[in-house]
Amino acid sequence: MSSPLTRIDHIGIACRDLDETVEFYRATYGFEVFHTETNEEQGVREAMLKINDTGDGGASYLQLLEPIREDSAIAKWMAKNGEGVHHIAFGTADVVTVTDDIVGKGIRSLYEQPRRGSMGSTINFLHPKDAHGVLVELVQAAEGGDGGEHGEH
Ligand code: MC0
Repeated sequence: MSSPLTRIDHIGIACRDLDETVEFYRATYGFEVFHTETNEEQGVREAMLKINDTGDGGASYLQLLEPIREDSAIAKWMAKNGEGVHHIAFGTADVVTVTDDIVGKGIRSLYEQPRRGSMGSTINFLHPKDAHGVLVELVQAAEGGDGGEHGEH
């Protein structure tokens, strides 16, 4: 059976100070920032560090996330767990169909309708309590695979 989830799109990592953490990843591993943006709805400032292109025309990233509001999901999670790996995101060509299929297997999604993710992507999440303790994000990249233009948005 081939999966409609065709790449690890990104691993989301919660951090207290985005600039300091970006510098750590650059100095330690040599990873450069590909894209930064603020997502007001999710309450985060984020940096995407591109690791590699993938066979489905997309790419895999590390996503560093700094909370911009105390009531954001990331701030709440960090208050309990500190910094660290927060979620894993799988890439797909069709987030609506994949989410519906998985919900049909009895796993809760977090949103009724997909929302906006990094670089113009369309996203949903699966509840970690239904997914063996892992917060899973499903990502459909924007047309063009990696979101087109980059920089601060
Ligand atoms: C919470 N839990 C987790 C977890 N967050 N387990 C694994 N990984 C995580 N990241 C567990 C808690 O330990 C708890 O388990 C239970 O789930 C309920 O958690 P809670 O602390 O009471 O918090 P809730 O229920 O208010 O919220 C959890 C929930 C929330 C996953 C629903 O964080 C959420 O809506 N997340 C989706 C949005 C998000 O994460 N945005 C930030 C990334 P126990 O056993 O104690 O009951 S934004 C992003 O990623 C974007 C922009 C992008 O990629 O493009």
